[in-house]
Amino acid sequence: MSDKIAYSRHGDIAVLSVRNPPVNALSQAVRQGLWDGMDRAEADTGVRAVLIVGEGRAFFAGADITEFGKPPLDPFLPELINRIEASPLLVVASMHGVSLGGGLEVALGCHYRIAVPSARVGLPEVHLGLLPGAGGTQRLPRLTGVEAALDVMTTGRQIGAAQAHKIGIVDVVQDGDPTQNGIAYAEKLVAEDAPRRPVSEMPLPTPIDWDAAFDATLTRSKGQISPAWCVRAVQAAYDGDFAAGLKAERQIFFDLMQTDQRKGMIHAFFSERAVGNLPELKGVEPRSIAHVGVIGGGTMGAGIATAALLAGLRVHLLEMTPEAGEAAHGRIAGNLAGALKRGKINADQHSTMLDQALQVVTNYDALSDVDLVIEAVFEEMAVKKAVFAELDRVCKPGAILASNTSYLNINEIAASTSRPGDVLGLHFFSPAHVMKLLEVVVADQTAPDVAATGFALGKALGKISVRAGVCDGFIGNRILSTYRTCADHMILDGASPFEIDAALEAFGFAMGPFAVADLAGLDIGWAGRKRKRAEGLDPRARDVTYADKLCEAGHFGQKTGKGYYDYAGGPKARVPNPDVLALIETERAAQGITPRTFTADEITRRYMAAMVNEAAKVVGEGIARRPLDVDMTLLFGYGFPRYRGGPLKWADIDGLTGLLSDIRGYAQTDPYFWAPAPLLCQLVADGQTFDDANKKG
Ligand code: T1G
Repeated sequence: MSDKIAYSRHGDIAVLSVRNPPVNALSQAVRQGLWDGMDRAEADTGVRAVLIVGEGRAFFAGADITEFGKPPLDPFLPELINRIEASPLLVVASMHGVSLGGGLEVALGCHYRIAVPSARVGLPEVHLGLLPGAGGTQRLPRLTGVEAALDVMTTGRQIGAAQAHKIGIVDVVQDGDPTQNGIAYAEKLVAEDAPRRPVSEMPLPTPIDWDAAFDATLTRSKGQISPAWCVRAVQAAYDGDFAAGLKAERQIFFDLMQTDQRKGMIHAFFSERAVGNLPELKGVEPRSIAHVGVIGGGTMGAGIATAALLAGLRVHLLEMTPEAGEAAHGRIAGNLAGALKRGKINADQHSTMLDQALQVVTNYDALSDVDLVIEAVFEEMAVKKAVFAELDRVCKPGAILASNTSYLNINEIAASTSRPGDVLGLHFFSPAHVMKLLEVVVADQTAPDVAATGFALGKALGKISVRAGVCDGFIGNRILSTYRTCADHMILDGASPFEIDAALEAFGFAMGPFAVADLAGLDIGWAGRKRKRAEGLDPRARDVTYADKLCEAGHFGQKTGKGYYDYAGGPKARVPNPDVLALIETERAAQGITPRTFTADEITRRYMAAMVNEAAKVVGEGIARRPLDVDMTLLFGYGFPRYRGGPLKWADIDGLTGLLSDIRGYAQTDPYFWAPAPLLCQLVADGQTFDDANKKG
């Protein structure tokens, strides 16, 4: 029997304990072990029931995702679960930690289910571009009804033991050791001569309007297809017997396995976990952080302070005046009230954070004891240097000095202190207590343990931390500036901001670039353009000024009620602002441009080509370590559709050769903007992909 399953006997109960750390994924060896374990129990004289239980921190985290895309190996999970269900013995599942995907499907194949109160169950396959492929779409509705089953499958969310009991998945919720609980429950069932209860033989619940459910789910999933196909799989249960339903589920599963969305989402799953693991920081001990200082209590400073409080850290927030301090305290209180309302914290935690852990100060000396300080003041180098000079004066030796700048030169800031090794960038995204992305900007002199501390803090704050080198805009904003410039070029040449937004929203972005600009505030881009012009634009660059005219007229987007769109009817009822088109026509005439039409495909192609090309430069220059670092940055900070895996995963799937040839085509008319990235040229020349570059790490 495989070493992944331990067989033991407790009276007339045979126990199959699963040991495949870290999360008991249902690898081939685990499946084989379970099959052999069932055979052994059925052949073991005197055994009346079998208990399946997980060791370590979970029952099962589902099928082994590392086996996806490879030739499937016997025994297949659906057959194994049918085998378990068909056993003449009673089979009991005792669940703790998570029971996800194929793991919950194993439990649904058992005749009885017991769980500890902290257990969580779910069918998250849709998060991998798939659906439950081992009977979940056929068995779960028979226990919970169609609506509850579809809610679990199409959202992929985890539900607690109490809720799982309420909707019929779990029979008993009991605290204690899962193995002991399971044995006692199995013994009780045997003593009561409880019947085997194969779920597959239970009657089907009342059907629903399948087409309506399919369409509603598709709309809700904004371009992702697997949630809607869960509806068709459940519907198939009503077209024939259980075996026919299982066959239909399997077919849909295999069809989804072939999709680009599956490739994109599994890439996102593993990249999300790999992006924080940097070979150069392996074994580097981070400094301990319990007390954080934040300089500046504006939207960003208050958000950063909130994130630190929510992570259980003490916070000293510094503002220049008591009034400004009060305003900052108010912002943080508002953020925490929101967390309380969403049930993220309870009332005790809320008051502890606001009344004890947070302190608003107006004197730098109050920061003498912090372990790390994050500066979030006005984006001007002189202001930054003045702040860091004060921090250098007051902070204790070993304290880490971080800047939340979104583009200024961290090397220059570090060099202005006496301790450049203790300086790095920690670039949060607004709202900082909500957005998952954190760019950890490692400057030339940043010490390894300081970089490691940046990542440790990111983990503590629940962030996806990405290592970035020093350049204008680091990873995310540098790439953003390029694809935004590409959009502006298309506008000069004939496209409208509204066509561009529509094309990119159809591609899967939650919001197009111009709606995003209105949300963030047009004054930010305006300040950036003014700064770049002051630094001197390359004469070969095409200049675009219509957006400046919009800002000069006082239109900064949502915060002024008008920008690219008019928000008179509220953010959700935005309508195109016709003044923008007039400004654009004036600029075209001034530049002697005859506008032409752009199809949505061409808009998307050019936009993505610009994004990928700049991303390849960012990786090629080492600003981003690996292509997956860029993918995670765009996914968690810039609204890139997760089911496409990120711009460089999308490029691999779409084909680098075609993309490079398009870029070379665009470069015919604008060789400066469309200079192909050397890395992209090299990969195409070598017949390689960005994934190959990821593997090189
Ligand atoms: N397969 C393989 N490896 C897995 C895995 C899995 N299912 N789940 C986790 N890991 C690895 C992960 O990559 C990481 O590795 C380590 O375990 C710890 O994970 C037929 C087809 C379970 C909630 O989608 O959601 O069943 O980085 O860092 O934050 O219907 O992992 O250390 O090398 O995430 O505590 C459905 C996926 C599969 C669940 C734990 N199941 N996993 O979170 O730790 S499809 C899922 C998770 C399926 C059937 C279908 C989470 C977790 P490394 P971690 P965590």
